[in-house]
Amino acid sequence: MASKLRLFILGAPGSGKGTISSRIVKEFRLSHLSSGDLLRSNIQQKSDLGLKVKDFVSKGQLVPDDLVTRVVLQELQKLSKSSWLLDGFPRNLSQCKVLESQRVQVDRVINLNVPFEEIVNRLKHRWIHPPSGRVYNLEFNPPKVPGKDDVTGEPLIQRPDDSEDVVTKRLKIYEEQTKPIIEFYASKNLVETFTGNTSDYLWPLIKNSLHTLRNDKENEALALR
Ligand code: G5P
Ligand code: MG
Repeated sequence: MASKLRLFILGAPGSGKGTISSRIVKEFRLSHLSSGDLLRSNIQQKSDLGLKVKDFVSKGQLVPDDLVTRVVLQELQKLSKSSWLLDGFPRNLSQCKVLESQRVQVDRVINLNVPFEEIVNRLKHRWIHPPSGRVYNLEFNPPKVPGKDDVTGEPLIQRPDDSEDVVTKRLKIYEEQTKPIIEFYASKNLVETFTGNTSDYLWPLIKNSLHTLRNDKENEALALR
């Protein structure tokens, strides 16, 4: 059996984690676990967790570690036999430490580095389909029918945390809390940073790099047989 591939994707809010993740999962047939999508779906369903996290998310603040960690670990447990891509988690050093203590495998940390001016502009034009996590942008990848999801035809919404003042707050939190974890994984030689203005420019670079990683892992597994 092929060895499992376990990837993290990091980057500022709006850097294209969701967009690139959807291309990765299609190309490499991985499961996609997005902590933000998971929280938003709990908020929409008004679950106990959703009610507890709603205000943090809409204000652009990080959700308390214990709440988000519990739900992400539960979902990872369900994927214990799969290859996966984790998006939006870990978000600070204490979340990294939890993954370390649980000995969660990580083969590569993909770090998206996109200029902040580009990000602010993108998020003004973002529309999402909450049940699936599908993301649109009125300029970059507009829906086929305005305001409707391409697959289900259901209505699209704008995220409450995409207003300009909340985006500025989220970028500040990213600088202060999330950036340090890049250094943490870099010290373990796991980070590959991709810099550019557009997802279309970054995608072929990421795809090639992950094909090499997957081939290397498969060769290693064969050598160990
Ligand atoms: P999330 O959901 O993890 P963020 O803030 O990290 O949210 P976000 O906003 O989801 O990240 P993204 O996924 O990096 O951004 O970007 P995206 O959606 O793919 O692309 C952004 C827009 O740009 C889209 O409209 C897309 O179509 C467009 N686009 C993409 N590429 C291009 C391009 O090349 N050109 C152009 N013009 N457009 C493009 O977290 C949300 C909240 O949940 C909580 C926190 O409250 C957080 O604020 N949370 C956590 N709290 C604590 N710990 C955790 N681990 C948490 N995880 C989530
Ligand atoms: Mg996202």
